[in-house]
This record gives sequence, structure tokens and C-alpha cells, in this order.
Amino acid sequence: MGTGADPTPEDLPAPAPSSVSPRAVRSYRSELTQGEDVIDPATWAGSVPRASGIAPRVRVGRSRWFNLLWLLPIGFLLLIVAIAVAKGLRGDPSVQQFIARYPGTTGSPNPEATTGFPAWARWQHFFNLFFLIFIIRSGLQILTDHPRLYWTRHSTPGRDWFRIQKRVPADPLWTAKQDSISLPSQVGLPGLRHSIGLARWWHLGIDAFWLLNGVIFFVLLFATGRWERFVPTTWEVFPNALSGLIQYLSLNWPTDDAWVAYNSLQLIAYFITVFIAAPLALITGLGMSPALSTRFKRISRFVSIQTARSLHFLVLVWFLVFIVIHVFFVFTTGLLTNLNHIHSGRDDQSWIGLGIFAASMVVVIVGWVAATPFTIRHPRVVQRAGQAIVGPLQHLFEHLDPKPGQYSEKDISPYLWHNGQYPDSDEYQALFDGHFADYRLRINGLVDNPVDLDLAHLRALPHHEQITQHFCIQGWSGIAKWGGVSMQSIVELVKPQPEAKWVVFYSLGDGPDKGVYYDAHPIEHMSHHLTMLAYDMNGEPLPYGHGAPLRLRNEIELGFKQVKWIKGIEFVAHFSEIGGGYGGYNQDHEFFGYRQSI
Ligand SMILES: Nc1nc2c(c(=O)[nH]1)N[C@H]1C(S)=C(S)[C@@H](COP(=O)(O)O)O[C@H]1N2
Ligand SMILES: [Mo]
Repeated sequence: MGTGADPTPEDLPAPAPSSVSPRAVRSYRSELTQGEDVIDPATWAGSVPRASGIAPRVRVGRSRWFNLLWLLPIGFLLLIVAIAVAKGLRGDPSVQQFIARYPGTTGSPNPEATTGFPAWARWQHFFNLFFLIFIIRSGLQILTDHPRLYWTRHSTPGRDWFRIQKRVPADPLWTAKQDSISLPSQVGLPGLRHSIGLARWWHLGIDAFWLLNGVIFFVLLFATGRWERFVPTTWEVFPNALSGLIQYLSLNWPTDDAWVAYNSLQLIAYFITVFIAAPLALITGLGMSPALSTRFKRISRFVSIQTARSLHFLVLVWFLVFIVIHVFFVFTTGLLTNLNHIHSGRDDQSWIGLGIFAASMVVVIVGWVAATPFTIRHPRVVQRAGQAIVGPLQHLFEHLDPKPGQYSEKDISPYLWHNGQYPDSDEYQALFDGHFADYRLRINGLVDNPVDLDLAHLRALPHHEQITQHFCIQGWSGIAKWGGVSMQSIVELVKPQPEAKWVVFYSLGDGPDKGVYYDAHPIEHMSHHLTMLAYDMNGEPLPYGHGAPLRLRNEIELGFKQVKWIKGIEFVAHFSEIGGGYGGYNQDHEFFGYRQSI
């Protein structure tokens, strides 16, 4: 000392021990990338190449698969047989008596109220048709993001009942993203592989309008007494429907008067569509929400997320079959009259109905053709519009703090899908090889007590365990037991400041377009019962594929918000300052929404 020689670091006293070091307070923000505002299909979603699926297959028994394309020749044959049988039946005197007694329609019990097609019904018919195009296209897009359907929440490979994709390969790290398939760009909406974020905005956003149209329809239907057009009011509809079926199949069609009343077959088909299929579409749609499914456990026990998804698909099948048959008969049972009924409100053979129909088809075709290119050119508009329409409902459901004690050990899934982009940096490999001895979790931002915690420290905090269901936005689900630290304990440790409103979780891994994967969660969720940092899964230390050494669980949100391989947590005033500013990696790069309770 004082002799002129420079001191070495070892000679100097260390700063007083504290978790606050320059490293602990440094933000990870600079490691984020922004994301583009226009889609280049060539580099979309980390440059995923197009991948085709296979013809739809349904599982029969344990492991035999039936190719549904066989239904085309089989259905054709059955139709021919049915026609032959029906023609034979019509020669039978007792059948002729039956048809004379039940002509195929019960008529209208209340013709003053039900005759004709008022303007509101005609407009609503057009809006319904127009909205359904976008709903069906985006729905198909959503299906192809996980092209398999199940009846249980486990989503176990080989236990799917329906698939349009090959069997799941043996690769232990096969991801759901790899499993997604492409659709032609004018069939799917937006027609790119793994474009579920945008497809969901179309699906849920247009749904809102479709539902509004439907509610108005129901109100007017009952207010005007026209409900009798759609609701069978006598048991006679069943023999009449049978009679109608025989008449249609024998190719000697009944002459109807749809202007006054539908025939019994139509009545039943319309009743199912309006009063069963449409409400079921809404209910099963909501049944797929992680927030609702987690909060209303008693209902979701019977209608699990996968049952809801499968039923939702069957509703689509009903709608498609209905549309095909409906259009077939519109064209084959007096086109001009039919088009006049629903387009001009006239009961005649003039060309006016056809003219209005043609004009409406121009609108439909322009909408259809423009939707994909518009979405590719203006994805942020679709994202923002979707957020504006659906966001308030997503916000509402985000308030549902789930109850603890969701599932028990016996519910744990035998297989939990993997997803996302695995970390492959040398830095991560070195941490992994060292069993994460050098791992540090950095928690900082708007907190009184920023910290830099190692795993020993994390494991010394109060232990929290939960058995909960994961639900990926792509459609698969599964149950696992998570062990670790409740986010409430972390909050108590770091003491967020009042300005902190959002909590950003940063990953050791990049997203598919480079730049660190991250996601922002509202601070209120940090005190929910089931929000935690997990370092154990099913009683073992978290494995590589599921996020070693630490991942997030926030059970009212979809899977992509459950950041894996966490390295840092930052408390911020708003996520608009972070990355691209949309609230997470998928929000910046793939146009997802930041609230994902549905
Ligand atoms: N860091 C990081 N975390 C991530 C992802 C990712 O790509 N990177 N993918 C997310 C998605 S889309 C899902 S569904 C879940 C999957 O978790 P699992 O593989 O443990 O089932 O992780 C989420 N967390
Ligand atoms: Mo996901």
C-alpha cells in the first residue's frame, strides 16, 4: 500500500454483498427483434416450407384407419341402391296410401305470419352466407395447424380419431409446429402454413358479426311469429319427412310451396341448423378456451377441450353438408322462383332474383379472392382489427382466477406434445452440460429489489406444485404436474413498484426468426393461484424439450405464452416498449394477440 505498485483485484475489498449488480439490472430488451409488418410467404414463420397433409382418415378400433375418400364411391353406390329401393316402394299401394296421407309437408299452421320472405330475412341470409365463407376458411386453417382430433384432453399420438396428417413420427422432439400442414392459399385463410394467429383473428372477428346477425335473426324470428317456419310444431313432421325422402329418392319430387311453408325434410334440416348447429358452434368454440375450461372445471370435465374441438369440427361438417344439399336443391327445384324468394321477396319466375343473386355473388367472390392477399399485405391491420373486436372478451375472461387443485396424479397425460423453437446456442449447451450450476435467473425492471437467482436459491423458495392442463393455440392439450415457485413468492421477493403493470419473460432460446423469445403477462396474473415458475415436471427436473431449467405456467392463457427456458423476468409499465411492441415474440412476428384466454 502506498508503495506505487498497482493493486490487483484480489487486493481490493469486494463491494458489499447484494444481489444488485450491473449484470442483475441490465435489460434483455436489446436481444429482441422487431418483426415485419408485411408477410413474405418465403420467409414466413421461420421459413417453414409448404407441407401437404393426407386424405382424411378416421380410426376404426385400436389402430386401423379408414380413408374417408372411400365414402365417395360407397356413397354413390348407396345412393343408387336407395333410388332403386325408393322407386320400387312407390309402386306399392300401401306406400302410395302413406304418401297420400302424408304428402311431405305439414303446411303452415299460421300462414299470415309465415308466408313470404321479408327484407330483413333476405339481408340476413346474405350476411350469413358472406360471413360463413371467412369463418369456414379460417376454421379449416386452424384445423390444419394441428391436423388431428381427439376425444380426450391427452392428445396422445395414435389416439386421434381423425387426422389429415401422417402418423406422428418417432422423433422424441417432434413439435406440433412441424406437424402442421398447408392448404391452398384460396382455401385456407390466410392460406399460409402455420398462420393460426391471423386465421384466429378472421375466425373470431367475423364470428362476432355472424353471432350478432344470428341474435338479430332470433329476435326478429320470434317477434314476427316467423319462428313457426323453422320449428316443427307437430309430430306429423316425421312421417312427412319420411314420405318426402321416398319421393325425392324415387326422383319423383314433391311440388313444394316454400313461399308459404317448408316441407318436412327442409323443416328438420333448418331446425337443426338454426337451433342446434349454430348455438353448438358457439358453445363448443368457447369450450376450447383455456380460461373458461380451467375456471369451470365441472363443465369441462364432461366437455373437455378436445371434445369441444371435435364437436366444433362436426358442426362444420354439418354446415358443409347442409350448404351442398341446400344449394343443390335451390338449383334443381325451380331456380328462378327460389332465387326470387330469398333475393327479391317475390313469388314469381322473373329474372330479378337471379340478377340480385348474381350481384351478391360478385361481392362474395371479391371478398373471397381478396381476403388472402389482403391479409398477407396488411397483417397488422388484421391483427389490430381482431384485437379491437375480440380483445375485450379476451380481457374479460382473463379475470378468471382459476381454483387450485385442478387435476390429480391419475389425470397426468402419458404424452405431452413439444412445441416451439429449441435453444441451440453454445451458451445454452454449456449451461446444460454444467447441470445449470452457472444458470442465473435475472429479475429486474420496475422493482425495488432486483435479483439474480441461481437454481439453489430458487429451490430454497417456498415450493409450489400444481397439476394442470396445457392448451396450445394450435389445438392439442395435455396434463402435467409442475413443481417450482409460485409467482406470488417472486413478487414478494422483488417488490414491484406501483408503475409496473406488465411482466415480461425472456427465454434463453431464440424464436424462429432470430431474436430472443419472450412474452408479456399482465401483473394481476402474478397473484393468480396457478401462475408459477416450474423447475420440475411430473416429479423430475424439467427436461430440455419442455424448458429446462425453468418455464412459466399461467393456466388461463394458451401455450405459446408459457415461455420455456426462462433467463430473465422484467417488470415494465407497458409492453409497447419491448421488442416489436405487440406483447411477445409471436405477437411481433406472427401477429398473435397478447391476451389469450380464448
Ligand atoms: N422459449 C420458448 N418458449 C416457448 C415456445 C418457444 O418457441 N420458445 N413455444 C411455446 C408454445 S407455442 C407452446 S404450445 C409451449 C409448449 O410447451 P411444451 O413443449 O413443454 O409442451 O411452449 C411455449 N413456450
Ligand atoms: Mo403453442
